[in-house]
Amino acid sequence: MNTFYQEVIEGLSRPLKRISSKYFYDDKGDELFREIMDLEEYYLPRCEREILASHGADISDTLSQFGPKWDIVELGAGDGSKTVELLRQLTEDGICGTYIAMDISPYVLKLNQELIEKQIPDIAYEAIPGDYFETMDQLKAHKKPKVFLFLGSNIGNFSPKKVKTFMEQVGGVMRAGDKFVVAFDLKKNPIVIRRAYNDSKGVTRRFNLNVLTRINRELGSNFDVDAFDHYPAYDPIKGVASSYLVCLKPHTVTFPGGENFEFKRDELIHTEISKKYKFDEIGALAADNHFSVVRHFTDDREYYSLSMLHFENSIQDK
Ligand code: AVI
Repeated sequence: MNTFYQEVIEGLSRPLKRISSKYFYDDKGDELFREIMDLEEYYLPRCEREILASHGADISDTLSQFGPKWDIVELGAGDGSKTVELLRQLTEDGICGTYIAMDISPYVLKLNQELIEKQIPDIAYEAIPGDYFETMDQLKAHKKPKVFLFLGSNIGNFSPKKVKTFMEQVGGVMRAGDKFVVAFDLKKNPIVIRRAYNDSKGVTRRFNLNVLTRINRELGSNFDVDAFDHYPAYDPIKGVASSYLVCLKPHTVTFPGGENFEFKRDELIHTEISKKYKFDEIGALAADNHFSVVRHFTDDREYYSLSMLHFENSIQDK
């Protein structure tokens, strides 16, 4: 039994059934997510681009106050289109060491390398393919001062426990003084947030439902996908946007290993959380994990933040 199968069975066996959002991203899920990123209501990528475009020089300046040269490590680097302008700025300012792009997809890393090396021919480039949770230890061999980038507000999709493990893991390969630039989606008018996860074209709905189609195809189950609908919810106090699949008619889903799951009408499957932060929550998260906040770089409306964190100590230095 593979991990995907095991995790789906474990999640569906809970009193409140759940499927991890990490399984959204098959080819169709990737395509739908790209569509989401272009939606008017889904403000996140636009805010991130605005910050990178308007604060690139500021980010570079802030880094240079701490040291003359920085290796840039990007976790989940993607095709490089988000980061290229920032890298250009750091290179022009003479503070960019090696750019180390980490991504699960070797194909995407190839696109990343082509783009970055074409746009910034002088850059020292290194790619580390694989799940960054597994490959991160390779960075211990890099002794130069580093800035880690974790863009895309992906931290929002982690449970509080996973956020802690993630921060510990990144801290585990850092040296005192290293920096961590993390993208956080900020708390704002809840109506704006609810709309972002319940778009008028129904792309997010298809994105959420696609996970069932994927499970049927890859794990051999028989979900009646048409018997589910997308239910997005946002709790403005906790700052948590949650996505559920709601079952519209009772039916039984079977898996090839013989597992059966009864679905009642109106029963929910929890599929995703997307946490929104306040600045003081970012500060507390940093402090809990041996980081301090250097500065929050935000868009004009303060919808989104690239928060630069400073690592206070490290295992190597203890
Ligand atoms: C990838 N991640 C930051 C997105 C988010 O906003 O939480 C995933 C997403 N889910 C629904 N729409 C977009």
